[in-house]
Amino acid sequence: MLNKYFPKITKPIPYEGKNSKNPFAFRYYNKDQRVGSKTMAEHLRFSVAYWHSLLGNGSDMFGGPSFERAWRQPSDPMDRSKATLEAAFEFFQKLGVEYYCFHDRDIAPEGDNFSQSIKNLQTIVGLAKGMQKETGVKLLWGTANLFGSPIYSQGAGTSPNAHVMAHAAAQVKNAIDATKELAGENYVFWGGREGYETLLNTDLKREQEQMARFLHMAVDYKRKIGFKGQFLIEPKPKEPTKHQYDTDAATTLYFLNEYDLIDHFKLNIEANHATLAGHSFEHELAVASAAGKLGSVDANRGDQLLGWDTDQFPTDIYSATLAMMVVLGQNGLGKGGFNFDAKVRRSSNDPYDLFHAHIGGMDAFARGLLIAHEIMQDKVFSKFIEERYSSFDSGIGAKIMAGKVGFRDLEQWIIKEGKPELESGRQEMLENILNSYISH
Ligand code: XUL
Ligand code: CO
Repeated sequence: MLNKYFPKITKPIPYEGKNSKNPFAFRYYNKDQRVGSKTMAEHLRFSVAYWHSLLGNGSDMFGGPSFERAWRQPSDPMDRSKATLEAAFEFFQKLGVEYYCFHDRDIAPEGDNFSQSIKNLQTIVGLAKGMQKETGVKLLWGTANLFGSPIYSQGAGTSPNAHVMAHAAAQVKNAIDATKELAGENYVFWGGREGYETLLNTDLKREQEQMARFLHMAVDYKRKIGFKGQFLIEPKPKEPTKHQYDTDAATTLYFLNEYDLIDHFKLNIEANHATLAGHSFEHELAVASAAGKLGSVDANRGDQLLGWDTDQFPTDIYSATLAMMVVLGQNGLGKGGFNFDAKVRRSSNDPYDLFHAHIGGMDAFARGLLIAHEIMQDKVFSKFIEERYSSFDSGIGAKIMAGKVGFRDLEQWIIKEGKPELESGRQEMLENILNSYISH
C-alpha cells in the first residue's frame, strides 16, 4: 500500500460498528455487508472528488489558502500533478473507496499551448492507469473544466464566440478520451458558465441551440470512439452564472427532450444544487428517477442559512434516508455512484480531516441505506401510496385513465354521484413513522 502522505493511517479504515469511539473507523459502512441483494459497496459505489479533496486549500472569496498539502509543494506543475496523483491513490486506498472523479485540469496542468495541454493530460492519464491497476480503484466519471479559464467567462458551449466553443469542444474531446482510457463508467457535463447574466447582451434561444449542438457533437464523438460510459448532465441553477440553462432536473429533462438528446443522457443530481434551485435533494432525485433518468449522485449538502454552494460533507441521516428510498426505488444507480463533491471547511486544516469528512459522509449514506431498505421491506409508505391512488384502479378512475370517458361523461357521472369524500393524507402520521425507523 502507498504510504507517504498519510503515515498515521497504516491500514484501510475498518468497520467497527455503531458503538465504536474510534474517529478513524466506520460505524455503519461495512462494505461487504449485504443489504437486500447487494453489498453496501455495490449499493453505494462511493467516490472521492479530486478537485475538492486533493486540490482544495481552504481559500474562499475573502482569503487565500488556509492549508498547504505536502503533495502540492513541488514547484514544477507536472511534478506537482504527479505527487498529487500519488497522494490521491494513497488516500483512496486508505479510506477504502472504490471510485474517484476528476476534471481534466484537476489531474494535469494546462500547458503553454493546446498541444502541450494534451500531452500533459496523456502523461498523467498513463500514470493514473497504472495506479488504478495496482490499487483496484476505478474512475466513476471524468469531466472537463469549462469554467476556470478566462476564455470561458462568457460561456463555453454557449459562448457568443465560435472560437471559444471550438476550444471547449477540443477540450471535451480530450477529456472523453482520458475518461475512456481510464475505463471511466460515466462522463459528466456541468455547465457552470453555460447561462447568462443579462438579456441585454444575450440571445437565449441561440445559446440553447448552441448547447444542444455541442452535446450532439459529444454524442457523435462518443459513438465514433466506442466509449461505453454513460453521459450525465449535472443540473445547477446558478453560481457562477446567474441563470444557468441546466437549472434543475425538470428544466434539464425538457431541454434534452426538446433537442432530441434524451436517449443519450441521464442526470447527475447534486444535493446542494437542488437546494440552490429551491428544491429538496429528494425532490430532484425523484424527478430524475420518475423519468428513468437518475444516473448518479453528487453527495454533499448546503447550509440552510447560507444561500450559496457550500459543498459540505453530507451528515444528515434524514436526508440520506429519503435519498436512498428514491435510489432503492429504482433498483440502484447502475453505472452511477455517490461522489463526494464536498470540501472540508477552511478551518479544517489537517490532512486527516479528509478522513473524518469522508467517514462521516459514508456512514451517513450507509445508515440511510439501512433505514431505507427496512422501510421498503416493510412497504410502509408504498402501501399507503398505493392505497391513496386506488380510486384510479377501478371504476370511474380506471375509465378516466384509459381514455374511455371525457368531460361530458364526467359531468353526467358527477350529477349522479354527487360530492367526493376525501381520505386524510396523514402526513403527520407518516412523518412519525419515518422518525420511528430513523431513531431505532
Ligand atoms: C460545481 C460542481 C462541479 C461538478 C463537476 O458546483 O458541482 O464540481 O460536479 O464539474
Ligand atoms: Co457536482
